[in-house]
Amino acid sequence: MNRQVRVLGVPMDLGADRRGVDMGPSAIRYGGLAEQIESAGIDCVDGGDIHVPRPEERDPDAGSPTPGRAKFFRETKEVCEDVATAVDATVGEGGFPLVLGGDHSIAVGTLAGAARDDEDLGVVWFDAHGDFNTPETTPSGNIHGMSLAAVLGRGPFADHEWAHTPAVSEENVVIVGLRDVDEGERRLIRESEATAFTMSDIDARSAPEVVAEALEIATDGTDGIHVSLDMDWLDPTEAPGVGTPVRGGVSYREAHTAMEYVAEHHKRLRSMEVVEVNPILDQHNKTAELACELVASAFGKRVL
Ligand code: 4U7
Ligand code: MN
Ligand code: MN
Ligand code: MN
Repeated sequence: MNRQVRVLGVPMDLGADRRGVDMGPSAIRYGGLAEQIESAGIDCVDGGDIHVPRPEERDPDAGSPTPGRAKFFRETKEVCEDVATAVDATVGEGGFPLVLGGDHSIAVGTLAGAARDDEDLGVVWFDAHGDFNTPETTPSGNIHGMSLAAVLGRGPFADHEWAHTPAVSEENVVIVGLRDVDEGERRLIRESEATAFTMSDIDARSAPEVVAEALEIATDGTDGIHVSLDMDWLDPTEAPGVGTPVRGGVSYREAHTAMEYVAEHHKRLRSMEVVEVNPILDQHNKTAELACELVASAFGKRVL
């Protein structure tokens, strides 16, 4: 990676039930993000935070086309439009956007911005969840569980000009680490052209092998890749401070190795986001600190 990194915080929790991920950007900065990025030999500036309204001041159903089934839709859309503008501007200036969540609904904005110039992007989505629900299948009404579907032009935001949906082509999208999928969501993932590697795939084939294949799929015929790192991808023993922890995730070492593989594709790496850090549930900020370490690994930090 040879571009200047621009950090963009999105203190967003409107897409998730549990309050706390809105404090993710602060916790990640406090966890040593700038130092870690600089230790990878990369210049970094902080672009501050995008404004996010507080859930208490809004009615989740007021601006939703599907009340109860896409909560805070209007607010999420407004925040994501701002994220898209900031990401697009950063790319336009030759910088590298690193977006800090916040809940995963912000990916709709990151990808709309990253894909706005005519580039074709592949996506590697590291997550315990598929984030492939739509307002029809969602058990929660939370948009963070619909964000990848939305990026692909399904469900919310489907006909929104600004979102450029589908922002990326499905065959270059890969989910890695899946272990918690809802009933209707399962069918949507299976019927899609996206690739999904479950934790069982990782058990059977090893994390490095699966991640290498994921990167191959995401880079195949594309101009660049976006990496979306949901910290619940890791096992909760390593990353307890996340919005929706699920047992049986990848280990500390597997996560680092995966990010080192990402770094090998540095010429193709266009943007990255780290989401779902919840400092309220964390132990001494260890999840946020780990997020910083993983970013450094993805940017090429090496032991020797
Ligand atoms: B995350 C869930 F029902 N699938 O849709 C949903 F289990 O960004 C969880 O991956 C979504 O953390 C998790 O609400 C979203 C639920
Ligand atoms: Mn997610
Ligand atoms: Mn542009
Ligand atoms: Mn998740």
